[in-house]
Amino acid sequence: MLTVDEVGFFHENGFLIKENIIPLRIIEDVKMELCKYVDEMAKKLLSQGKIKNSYAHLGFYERVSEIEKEFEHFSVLLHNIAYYEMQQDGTPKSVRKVWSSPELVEAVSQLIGPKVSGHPVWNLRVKTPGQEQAVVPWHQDHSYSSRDSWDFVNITAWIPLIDATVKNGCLQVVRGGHQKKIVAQHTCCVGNTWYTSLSDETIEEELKCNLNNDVVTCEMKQGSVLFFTFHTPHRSLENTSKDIRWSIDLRFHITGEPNGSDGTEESIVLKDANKNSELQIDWDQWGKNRVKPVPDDPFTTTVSGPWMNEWPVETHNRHTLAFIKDDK
Ligand SMILES: O=C(O)CCC(=O)C(=O)O
Repeated sequence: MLTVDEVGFFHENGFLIKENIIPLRIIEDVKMELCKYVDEMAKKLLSQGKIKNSYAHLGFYERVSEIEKEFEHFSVLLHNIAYYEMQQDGTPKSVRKVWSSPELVEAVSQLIGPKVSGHPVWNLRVKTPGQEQAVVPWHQDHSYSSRDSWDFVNITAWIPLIDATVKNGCLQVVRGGHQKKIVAQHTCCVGNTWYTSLSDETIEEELKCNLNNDVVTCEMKQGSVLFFTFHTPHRSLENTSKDIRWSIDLRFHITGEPNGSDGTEESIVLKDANKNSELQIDWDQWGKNRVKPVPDDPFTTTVSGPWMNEWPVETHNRHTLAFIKDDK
């Protein structure tokens, strides 16, 4: 799948864009399933009187934005649904298909070795135009993980469900920012978001990168995957287009090593080094075993987690305040 040069590029630079890796029919299945999620949630909001119109006539790239004008932070609610797997069926079937697709798992095993597990966290990003909470500042993904995993290999596979461009808010990475293998000093949480953040100075001083030379803008076509390590600084740009920039990010690590949940959550084995035949992946059992902190309010639009205890909270907002409340 990956060439020797591509694997070398990844290890040297901390990221790799691989084109045409996920079959487009699988991407289409994800979009179809997400359309159903949006529809279900819109119907629930409508039946509870939280919106007046469900905008059912609008398509995948517009509908959430219109609903969001009536129900603030609808895109965050959808992000939460994916996170808490409130749909009861666990990880959506189409996302499972991407996550365990031979194309993706083989590529990951070339990057991290033959024992591949899926991480307990995956994210759905519903980046509506002009939405502050969808603009992710510079950070390393390990800033969200528990410390026991910081020295271990974890990688993210970032997968757009639309061609990702500068205009609609594609990702940027800092080339070589992973090389020191340290987690730099982050703060929390930028503006009205739940995101950890690395300052430009920290990237330059602690990670020894030069932001004038080392920033790489990752425009990508659907079907492509951006791989990067949990030590690689990255961010996403503002969506100034009229369409929603949908994406999923799936995470992987070496089976048996810490997965960043401080031992509280299980990973799922996607490739077993000792088995030649195709692995039977028991997604349903995995879902049942997982700790699911489903919030009391099914319409919750705040996001919080242990990283808010890890990093200095410089400004409070509704997300950090929700964390303080839940932590008591
Ligand atoms: O999709 C985005 O806008 C940000 C993605 C990201 O930061 C991540 O996958 O770690």
